[in-house]
Amino acid sequence: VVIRKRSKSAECTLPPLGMNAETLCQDSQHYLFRSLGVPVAEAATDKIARSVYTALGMALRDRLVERWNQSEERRTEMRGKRAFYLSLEFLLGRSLNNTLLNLGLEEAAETALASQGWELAELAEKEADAGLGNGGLGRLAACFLDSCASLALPVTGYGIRYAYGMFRQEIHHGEQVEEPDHWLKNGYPWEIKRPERVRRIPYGGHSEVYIDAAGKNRFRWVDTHDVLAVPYDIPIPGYANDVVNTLRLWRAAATDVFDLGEFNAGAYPEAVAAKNAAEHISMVLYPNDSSENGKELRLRQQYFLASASLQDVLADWVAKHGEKFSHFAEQHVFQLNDTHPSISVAELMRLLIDEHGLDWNAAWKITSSTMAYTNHTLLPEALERWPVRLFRQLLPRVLEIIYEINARFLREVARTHPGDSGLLSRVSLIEEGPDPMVRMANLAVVGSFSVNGVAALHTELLCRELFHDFYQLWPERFNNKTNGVTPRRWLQSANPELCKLISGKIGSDWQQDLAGLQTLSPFADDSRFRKSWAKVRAANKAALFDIISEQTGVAMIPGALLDTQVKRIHEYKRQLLNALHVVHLYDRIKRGDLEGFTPRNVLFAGKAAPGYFMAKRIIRFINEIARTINADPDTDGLLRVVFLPDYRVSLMEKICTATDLSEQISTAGKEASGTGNMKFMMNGALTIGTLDGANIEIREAVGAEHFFLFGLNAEEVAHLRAQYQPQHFIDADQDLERVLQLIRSGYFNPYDFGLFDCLLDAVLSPHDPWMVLADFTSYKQKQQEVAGLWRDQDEWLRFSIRNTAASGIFSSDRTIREYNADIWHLTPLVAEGASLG
Ligand code: T68
Repeated sequence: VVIRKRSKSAECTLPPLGMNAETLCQDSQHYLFRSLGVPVAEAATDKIARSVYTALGMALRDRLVERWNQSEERRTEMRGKRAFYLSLEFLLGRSLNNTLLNLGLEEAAETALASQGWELAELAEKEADAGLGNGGLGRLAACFLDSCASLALPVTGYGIRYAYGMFRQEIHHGEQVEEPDHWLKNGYPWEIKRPERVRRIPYGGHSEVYIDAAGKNRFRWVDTHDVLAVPYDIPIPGYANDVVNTLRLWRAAATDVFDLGEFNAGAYPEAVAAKNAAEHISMVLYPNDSSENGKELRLRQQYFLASASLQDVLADWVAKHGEKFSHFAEQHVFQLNDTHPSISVAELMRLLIDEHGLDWNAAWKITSSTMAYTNHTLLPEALERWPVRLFRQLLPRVLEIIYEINARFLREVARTHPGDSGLLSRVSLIEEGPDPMVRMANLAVVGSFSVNGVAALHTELLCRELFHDFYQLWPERFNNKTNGVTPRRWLQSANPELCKLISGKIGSDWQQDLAGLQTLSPFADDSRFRKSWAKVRAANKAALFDIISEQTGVAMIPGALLDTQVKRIHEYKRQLLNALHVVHLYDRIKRGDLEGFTPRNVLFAGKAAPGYFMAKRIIRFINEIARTINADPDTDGLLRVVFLPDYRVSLMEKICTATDLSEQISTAGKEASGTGNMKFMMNGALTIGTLDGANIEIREAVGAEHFFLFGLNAEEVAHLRAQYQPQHFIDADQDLERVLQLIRSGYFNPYDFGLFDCLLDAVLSPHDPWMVLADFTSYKQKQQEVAGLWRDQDEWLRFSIRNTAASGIFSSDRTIREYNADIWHLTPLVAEGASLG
């Protein structure tokens, strides 16, 4: 059967979709009753709430699709450069509220739902978080997508459609228990499958030389076991500009549903097993946020993303320009989100040379002028290295190319730095030894025209330490891009009442350019405004306390300071320092030292990597001190401590609007940037923090007097390391000594003696890399200052308002403008603040 292609596309005669309550109501009812099959007679019971949410999502997706196609037409017309954000993680969270906000349909949706007897806020809770990321790095990718679309920049995200996202965390007897996150189980109305754009990804086999028709020596990768990559597109709407960008997520599928030979021979399980093996690639997100795990499946995932995405981009190019690549580099830029997708450097070389017939030099010119790499960590344990033997077995042709890149690069270094063998072995893409390793960061730096850190201090340390040799070779490659967060999700959507209050004072221009928040600052001195500010924050806090009480049974102290540390659990982030301070406060209560004591709620949340013993023990410790403290009547009205399970994007949306004090207390020099710190500041929290990551820039923005600074700086940490003696700090602070004794006595673990000895031993060791005890005294004193300021509510509120007012530069719009000005050089589809429609 020959299927004839129509020569001309059919004229679309459909009228544009209505953007009002009435049509939204009609369309969502159509989906509810006709597509999802909910009986019309079914009352508005909670049973069908999820279907109502899904139906509304489908109605909204229609409206997005319309704008999506228009945006794509516009991008094609403009024939401009495009950027591609390659990331193993996109931590999107929920999409309903964000879509409504960006399309300007919030009120329409509320009205439409009300007419069917539903409340928007209630339905929004039915959406599962798309938790396709671990933490900051994955959420940054999601904020960036929102900003790119809002700035009308032609940027496409490429990632993996994991069937299981970040695990769900439960707490059983104080310990973390991981449960699989089957986020797709009730369907996902925000995606569209694109089976016509499937790609084939090779693994295994071997590489061989052959002579092509022109008599040239060429390489080919043969006897491979291929896996299909099936794309699912998620629309990314810009804010009030009718632009819709794309996030394309790849799902792995078997090339043949069954191996028919085996199937016919009766080997049914073997035939199905092959299908399973292929589909494993996109089955689950690796839950390690700051250490490499070295698992083969992870390398398969990385290559799967890189190859599928690059093939996809090249296919589009060839469809338009044929096999001519002379202008390809001017038209494309690939931003690598950490080293995870950095195998793209070698894969683009392979595709250009083996599949498209370019010679090495032409291919290298294109690759090294289109790849740009963002580093997110200085921690040595997080730097990715893959065993050469694993590479050879899984990706033999890619390894050959890496070796060739390395040989040419080292030849050049040897020429410019004769006799410096130390330099050669440090910058080599291969770490020699009994089990040689491929250094992914070196591959990324050598193959990219831009290398950036994510906060000023972090970039400085990259240049001075981690990448010092490369910095000496190519100083012009290195640049800083301080992180940001999208104000649409983290302020407008999360905190609508505060936004109303702000706009009531300074108008709503700040919603187009967050720097405009600055004009709010003088109103810190307006007592009526302060009162309204306090009222909104109190309501947010009450709402969060309801959630906490429902989830954990703990009744927080109404009206008391809310002191929050939420982020991945890691020793460098020092949740333990915070917990030691909590024990100190408890000790004060028990010994009746209540002068200047300010009632406080301390909130912790965060996930530990499943294999990270110390992080899991820290969770247990927090839960045990919380249990003891909350059960002791002496603490009533003075101190409450809680560990809120299953920290995720949708929880942070509530936590950040209610928090008074944001804990950003990592050992200086260890936190690349932090982004939670920005979400808290935007919503009016004050920060207690070290001079680390973006804290430094936050403090500069709001003014040192509005920031609770404590602890050693990065230089002092490095200096103290050689002669660190924790005992000195204990000898100098009786409070600290009492805290450690109380813990050692087993007070918090009467039935499990010695349970927390490993934590004590870690902080008491002169080799403690995080130097927890070195900063205890200064932290404790700063917390006293916090308490003092809290007692002066007027002054606290002034500080709070000034924090929000100064938070404009931490909008990811600012960050993306910088990426575009310095790295990408893209032309927006429409003028800023205008709309495509
Ligand atoms: C974070 N990194 C940084 N990594 O810790 C944080 N790692 O300071 C920074 O603000 C943020 O990136 C954004 O730049 C991460 O979140 C990971 O999640 C991760 C995941 C897999 C492997 C290694």
